[in-house]
Amino acid sequence: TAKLSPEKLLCQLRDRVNVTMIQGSDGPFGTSEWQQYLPGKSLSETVGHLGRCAVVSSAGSLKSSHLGQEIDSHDAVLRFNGAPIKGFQDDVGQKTTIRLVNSQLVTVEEKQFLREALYNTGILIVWDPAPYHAEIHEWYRKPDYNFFESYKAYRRTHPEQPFYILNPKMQWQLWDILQENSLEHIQPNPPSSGMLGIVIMMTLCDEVDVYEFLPSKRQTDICHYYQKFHDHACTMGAYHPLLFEKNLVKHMNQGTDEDIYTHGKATLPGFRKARC
Ligand code: NCC
Repeated sequence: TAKLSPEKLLCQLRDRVNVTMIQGSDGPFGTSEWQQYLPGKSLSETVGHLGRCAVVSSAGSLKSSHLGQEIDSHDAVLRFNGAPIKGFQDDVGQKTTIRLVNSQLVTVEEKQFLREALYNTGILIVWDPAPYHAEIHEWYRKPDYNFFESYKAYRRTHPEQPFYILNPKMQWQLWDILQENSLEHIQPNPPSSGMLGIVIMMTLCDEVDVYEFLPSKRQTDICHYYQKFHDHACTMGAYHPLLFEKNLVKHMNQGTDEDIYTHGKATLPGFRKARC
């Protein structure tokens, strides 16, 4: 369904999607109070130059995949939301370099978020669904979930752990490219954490292996590898434009169809490799 060649698409993503974290220079975050909370170093300074990276979706099809060792062999691993490792190492590995969480989790599940050891490993990044191409000020006044107090509370108890707020502009820059490359009209809802995480890793790494985002032969209606909850929408999407995200990743995949089928693995080049 994608209209651009994979190479051109990669260049569009590289040039039009600004992957940045909120900094003091971003309008309402310029106060001395926010200066104490926002990390001093940029994300790329914190992680350094990364070679091979893995993005681990939370899909039920990871169950019994035995992909753990392969996932851990990467220089960096990105995971999502409350996806656990304990008890699932054989299938999902145990390395966590970055954990991308949505603002709903940080707000609605605040108690667990502030308490559970799961979140204390690696670098945290939180994102919030912003209004379409809204200015930072507008979004700051009316975030989808008001996670700012919970963010501050976490920073106070874990001041040494890098914890970033994703600049909300990114989600709509990415959504525009999804829409331009789809034949159907897409509901204007932000991309899933999965797609945001993939693009974040494409900015940091030479190569990105994405696990069970494009479902393997283990495809199942079980939503997560860590829960017994069935919902077809988890894989195909309802609120998030998941199906379109998956088409885009399939289009850019540099690996084989066999790798998708047996390992649920798609391989994407990092933006550094793009020749535009
Ligand atoms: O389920 P979730 O996503 O945490 O999954 C992370 C990412 O993995 C990919 N995925 C997941 C399941 C599946 N069967 N196939 C997949 O491809 C998706 O790319 C997904 O983004 C989210 O995107 O943040 C989401 O978060 C949950 C929930 O808020 C968190 O898990 C915290 O509890 C949302 N579920 C609900 O609100 C009920 C989900 O819609 C999106």
